[in-house]
Amino acid sequence: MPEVEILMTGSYPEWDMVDLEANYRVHRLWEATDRQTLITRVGKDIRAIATRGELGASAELMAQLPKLEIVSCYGVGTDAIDLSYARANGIRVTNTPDVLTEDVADIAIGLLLATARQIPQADVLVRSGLWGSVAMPLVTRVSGKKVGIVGMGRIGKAIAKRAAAFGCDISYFARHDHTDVPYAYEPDLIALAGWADFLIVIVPGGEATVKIINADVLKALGPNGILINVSRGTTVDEQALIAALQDRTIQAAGLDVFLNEPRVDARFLTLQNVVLQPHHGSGTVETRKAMGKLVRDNLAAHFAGSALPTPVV
Ligand code: 8YV
Repeated sequence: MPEVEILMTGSYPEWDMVDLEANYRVHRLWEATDRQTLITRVGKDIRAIATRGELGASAELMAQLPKLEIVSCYGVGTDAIDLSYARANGIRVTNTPDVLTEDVADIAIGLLLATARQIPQADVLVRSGLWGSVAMPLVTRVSGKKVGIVGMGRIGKAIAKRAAAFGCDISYFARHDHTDVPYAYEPDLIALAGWADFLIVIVPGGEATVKIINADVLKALGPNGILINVSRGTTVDEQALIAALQDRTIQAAGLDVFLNEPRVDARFLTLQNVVLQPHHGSGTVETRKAMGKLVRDNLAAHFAGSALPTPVV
């Protein structure tokens, strides 16, 4: 029986579970009928948490695990992990950068094409047998348009590269000018939204970016504008977005992330001008295999006393 006890906050694909179960004594928090009972029973022996980007690890959870040494996150975003608590208590934190960059950039462009070209609506029209009797409306071109990217980290850069291949003009908002990219820096988000045809959000979640896409930004984006969010639900004021979609302050939105996911605000489901994804930007077999391996490599390195492949804290 493996000795090191780990707590998993949510499931991983079977290939990771098999490997983790072979090397650790795994406690499955998401399967517990009463989570607190499980934590109270096993908490004192837990040395690692394996979590996912959207599930994170709160200070409240970590505080109940006195032997906790490491939180390994299946995802690049660590906004749901209390990093200050981890730092203050000598708990290491790792994530899975780089391996998911290309897939998240792909889904950003995919959502933009799906939204502007109304691909899901066109699919419904053909399936419903209405082709020939109902005209598909003319839609919005993507190529050659102005793309505003909110966030110019690894994924922002990968999105920009793709948009450039579509002949788009690119400008971006970020905390600072990135001198390693050939795109125009716009430090004023409202000015960026006013300029852009399409606004793609890929900033990290967390306090600094809560509701940065607010009613004013949406108003500036305007009635022909399209918003794509592949960051976190917290970065967009959802009430303002729903209102803007309902009254056509903006044309449409393509969303991979939501507040309170997986419980999506029911009003999104009634809107025709929104394309919805179940937080699946990194959800390819190739990327998820690489993410799982990185989580396992970080845990293995930690317990072998080696340098962590992708440390955050
Ligand atoms: C994953 C993510 O969907 O990388 C992140 O921060 O949110 C995603 O890649 C998630 O962690 C998998 O559950």
